[in-house]
Amino acid sequence: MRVLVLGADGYLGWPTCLYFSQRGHEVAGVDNYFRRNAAADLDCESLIPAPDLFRRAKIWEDISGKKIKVHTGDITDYGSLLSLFREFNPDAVVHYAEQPSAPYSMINRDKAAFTLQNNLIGTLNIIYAVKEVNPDCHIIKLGTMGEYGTPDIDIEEGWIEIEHKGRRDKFLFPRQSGSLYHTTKIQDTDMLWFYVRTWGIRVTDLMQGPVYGLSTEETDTDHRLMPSFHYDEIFGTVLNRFIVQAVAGYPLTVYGKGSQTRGFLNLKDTMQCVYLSAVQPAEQGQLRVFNQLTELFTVNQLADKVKKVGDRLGYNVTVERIENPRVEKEEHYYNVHYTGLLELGLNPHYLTDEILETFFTITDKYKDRINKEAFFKGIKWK
Ligand code: USQ
Repeated sequence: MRVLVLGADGYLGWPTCLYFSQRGHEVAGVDNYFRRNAAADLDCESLIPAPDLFRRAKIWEDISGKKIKVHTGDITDYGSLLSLFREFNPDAVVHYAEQPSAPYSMINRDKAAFTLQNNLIGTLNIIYAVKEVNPDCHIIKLGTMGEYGTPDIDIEEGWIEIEHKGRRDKFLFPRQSGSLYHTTKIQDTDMLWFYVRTWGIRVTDLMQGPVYGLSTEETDTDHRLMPSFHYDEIFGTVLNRFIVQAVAGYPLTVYGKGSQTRGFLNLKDTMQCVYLSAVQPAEQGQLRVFNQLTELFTVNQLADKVKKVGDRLGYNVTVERIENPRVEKEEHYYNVHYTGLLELGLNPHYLTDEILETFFTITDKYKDRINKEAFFKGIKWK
C-alpha cells in the first residue's frame, strides 16, 4: 500500500510511519511542525529531543534500508495537499494532523479559533483531495473517545439504534464533548459522515482514548527514532505526565476527585489499531467507527499504580489532589463497548507493573531535560 501519514512529526505520526515502512509499505509523511513551534512558544518542549522529519527519515533509511518520503507542509493549504495527493496517490491516508490538545483549545479565543480552523479545514481538504485524486482512497481518521463525553448509558461503538414512537433507525451515537478541541472532533465525524453519505467515500473513524508509552518495536531500534513525548499540562496525556512527574519528584497532579474514568491504550496498540484498520479497510460508502482503547482506569487508579511501581523503584512518589481546572464530571457511569478492533486482530499490551517499570527506566534517562514549570500552569475551562 501507499500510505500517506498527515501529522508525521507527532507522538503517534512518526511511530506510524515507521510501523508501515517496516512492514513493507510505501510511506510518505507530512507535517507543518505546529506542535514543535507551539511547544517552543509555550515553553513546554518534548522530553525526548527528536530530530526533524528529514533527519529521522535518513536515520531510518540507514538502519533499515527503507525510505520514508517526508514533506514540510500544512494540510489547510489545499493546493499543496492536492499536489501531494497527485504525486503520491495514496491508497490510505492516516489523518493525525490536528491540533490535539484540549487545554490548548481552551486558552483563549485565538487558540480556539485556530483549533477550529486547523482541524475542520484540514479534514475538509483531505475529503476533497480524496474525491479529486482517488475516491477509493481509505481515510483513517483519529477521532477521540472524548467525542462521546460521559453519558449515563453504555457507549456503543460509534452507532446506536433508536426506537422512537414505534419506528427504528440507526444514528451516530450521541456526542457531547468536554472541550472545544473534542468538539472539533465531533464536527469532523459529522462532516465525514456527510461526505460518506453523499460521495460514497470510505472512512474509518477511530475513537481513541488517552495513549501512554514511549516505545514501539521500531522506535526501540535507535534512540534518535523515538517519538516526541510531552508531559506538560497542554500536550501531555495523564499517564505520561504522571510517570515524568514521579521521576522528577513532583507530586502527581490528580484533578479534582480523580474518579474520572477514561479508556487507555499503549502506544504500541495505537500502531496495531491503525495498521489493522488500513489492511482491512472500510467499504466504499461506509463510515466505520471503532472505539480505540484496551482498558478503563480512573485517574486515581493510574496514580496508585504509578506510586506503587515508582516507590518500589525508589522514587518516593507523592500524589496531590488539586482543584480541577476543567469542567468535567468527576464521578460518572462509564461502560464502553470496544470489540471491533479486537475482532480485526488487535493483541493488546495491558498496563502491567513491568510495562510501567520500563516506562520509568526510559524516562529516567532524560530526567535532566524535565522542565518542572511545564507540569502545571492552571489553564482553566472557565
Ligand atoms: N487529568 C488529571 N491530571 C492531569 C492531567 C489530566 O487528573 O495532570 C485528568 C483529566 O482531568 C481527564 C483525564 O485525566 O479527566 C484525561 O486527561 P488527558 O489530559 O490525559 O486527556 P484529554 O485531555 O482528554 O486528551 C487526550 C489527548 C487527546 C485525545 C484524548 C482522548 O490529548 O488528543 O483525544 O486524550 S479522550 O480523553 O478519551 O478523549
